[in-house]
Amino acid sequence: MINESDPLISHLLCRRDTRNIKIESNGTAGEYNGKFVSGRVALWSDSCVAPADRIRCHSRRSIYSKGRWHIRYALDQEPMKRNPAAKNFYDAHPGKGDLRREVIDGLASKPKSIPPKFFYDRRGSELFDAICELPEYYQTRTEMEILRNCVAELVEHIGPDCLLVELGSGASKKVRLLLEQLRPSSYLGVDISKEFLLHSTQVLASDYPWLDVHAACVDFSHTLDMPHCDAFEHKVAFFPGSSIGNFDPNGAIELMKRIAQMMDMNGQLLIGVDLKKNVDILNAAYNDAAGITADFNLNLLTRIRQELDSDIDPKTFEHSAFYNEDQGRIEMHLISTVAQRIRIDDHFFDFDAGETIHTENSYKYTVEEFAQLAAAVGFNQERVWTDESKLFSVQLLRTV
Ligand code: AVI
Repeated sequence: MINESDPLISHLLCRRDTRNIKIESNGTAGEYNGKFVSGRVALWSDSCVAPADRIRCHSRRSIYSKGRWHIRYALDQEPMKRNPAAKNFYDAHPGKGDLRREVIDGLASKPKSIPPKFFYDRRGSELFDAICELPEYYQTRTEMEILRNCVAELVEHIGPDCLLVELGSGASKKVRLLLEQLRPSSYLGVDISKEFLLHSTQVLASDYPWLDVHAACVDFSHTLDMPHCDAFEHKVAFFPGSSIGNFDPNGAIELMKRIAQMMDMNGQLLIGVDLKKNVDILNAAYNDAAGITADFNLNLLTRIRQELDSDIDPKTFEHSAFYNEDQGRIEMHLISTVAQRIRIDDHFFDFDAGETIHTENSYKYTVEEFAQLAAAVGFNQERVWTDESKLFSVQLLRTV
């Protein structure tokens, strides 16, 4: 008989996944070669035999011999590389059709625009990573400093064993500042850039073998319906980098509603929000001396040329970024340096010299303005952390 009060067995039972773990009804728990092994528990590859914090990297084989199950262990030479693509990957990657449709609609509208989510192909994600390292781009290092300083307090507010859902997870760098202390049981990285997402969640899974890592390639500006989430009660959304600023206030409210729904209106949202500040600091952050932000902006046209049937020439456009004080936002544009007609499939778009494509807004808020926005969705500001110069904020919101 299975003794369910046996700590090992109860641990296995509560983690049981019929695909991974098979419980035999006879045999006894024992030890083999100094590691846990059970005569009544047969394990398929990639299942767990120890509490999460005791797991070591090894390969296992279950063998049936002389009426008993045995498990053969071998320590892996290299850390185990789990493959989220095979096991935990949910793919709702927007196809080329979305790019084509949204670019054609955007160029047909007046003024011309293209949504910023299309910046993030592989090259765009790499360029964005490079932006985050720039001396002028204060946001990333300031947010990381705030996270480092607040993580102990954060643990008190959140507690262990949550499902941590990171929206726009990109290189999954910031979440590393939280994982060791916060100890979520599961992590779900959500991003629109598929290759980047797969790579970074694979690296995360091998660096944190105790963490159950999932990945979802989703355009969360449209939907946050993800099958992984239903099974978890304690959900915390993590939305760093002030990406909320890339939505206009109504769009931000809609997105936060989707986040609240994903958490069944019962959870917390840890969000990075860039603050209003001296205009020169803002303008410099989006017009860096090395020209990386310009490359990032222009790469959108390179992507259109590569992925769609188009004659658009990025060399005939220039980067422009400035703070629009009335709207409280940085605007990024691509300016056509010449009068020209460009083609996408059998659609034609005429540009005057100096005419722009509006590619991004990046809204900046005061702490009070963001509290109002959050309240419109039913979120309370549970705690707000800022850096000393009040450049950036990390806010813990709770559904009320
Ligand atoms: C991703 N997002 C918050 C960045 C921002 O600052 O709005 C994107 C970016 N655009 C230019 N530089 C960085």
